Amino acid sequence: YFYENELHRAILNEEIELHYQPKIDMKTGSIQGLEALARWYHPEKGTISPGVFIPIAEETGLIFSMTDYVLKRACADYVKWRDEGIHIPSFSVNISAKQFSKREFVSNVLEILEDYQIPAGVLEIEITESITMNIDNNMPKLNQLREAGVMISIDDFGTGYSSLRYMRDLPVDFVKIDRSFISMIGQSDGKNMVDFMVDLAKLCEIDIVGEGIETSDQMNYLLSIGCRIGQGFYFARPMPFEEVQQLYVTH
Ligand code: G
Ligand code: G
Ligand code: NA
Ligand code: MN
Repeated sequence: YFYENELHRAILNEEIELHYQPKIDMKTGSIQGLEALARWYHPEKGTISPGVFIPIAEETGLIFSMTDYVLKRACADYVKWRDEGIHIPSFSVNISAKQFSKREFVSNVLEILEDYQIPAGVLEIEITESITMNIDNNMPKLNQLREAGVMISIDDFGTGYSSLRYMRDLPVDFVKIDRSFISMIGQSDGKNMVDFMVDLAKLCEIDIVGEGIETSDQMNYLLSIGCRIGQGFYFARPMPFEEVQQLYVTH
């Protein structure tokens, strides 16, 4: 792969940066948490999207050093905010299924938290439904993480493989309804789909996050059916470290 060596170099040289997108408590307007999203600033090619480089990282095995880097970077940013008196309730990191399946994954995460002296309850891990493909291996890990206090979200919910049975038994804190469903809220069948997903999550006693909210109508509809946490361009786009500081100063 053309990109493999470059990606390796990018991780070492810290060409990969994290942007943060807030999750909002839509009832109060307060920030419930921040999602870390990786951005690669290539010296010649400009910005490369994680949609491009994450799959390459997975195929080449670079995902392991990359996730390590992302986790540490997010922890370091959290500590910097804290030292400046900015209290971030929680931050989340996206973890690919391949990474999650690694034997040492849980101990790696807990070690990093320990190194940075960050309480486990501040960290949230975003995984996709595809981890249920390897449920026997992954279920104990989900339990270990939660027992340690780490929060877990199912990302892009509705686009993957979740069976209703797994939904009920999965030890997770949040499901994030994929933005493709949120964008259908204007249509009645779209509304019905979102209603169904929210009802299902409630039945399983899992909290709901609406993703990709772009309009006040979408926000109001979600609030009306009991979905309280939202994320999307309507509230804020992913932003660099410094802008998060400004956001808190002006809030
Ligand atoms: O930010 P953007 O819309 O370009 O993100 C594209 C995809 O890349 C999203 O699915 C997002 O979850 C994923 N992504 C962003 N940062 C990371 C990361 O650090 N690790 C992993 N595994 N995925 C990420
Ligand atoms: O797969 P994941 O949910 O992690 O993808 C996150 C990405 O979704 C973010 O990097 C961001 O670029 C994108 N995103 C976040 N909010 C919105 C939104 O309101 N509209 C659209 N189109 N994309 C969004
Ligand atoms: Na995510
Ligand atoms: Mn998502």
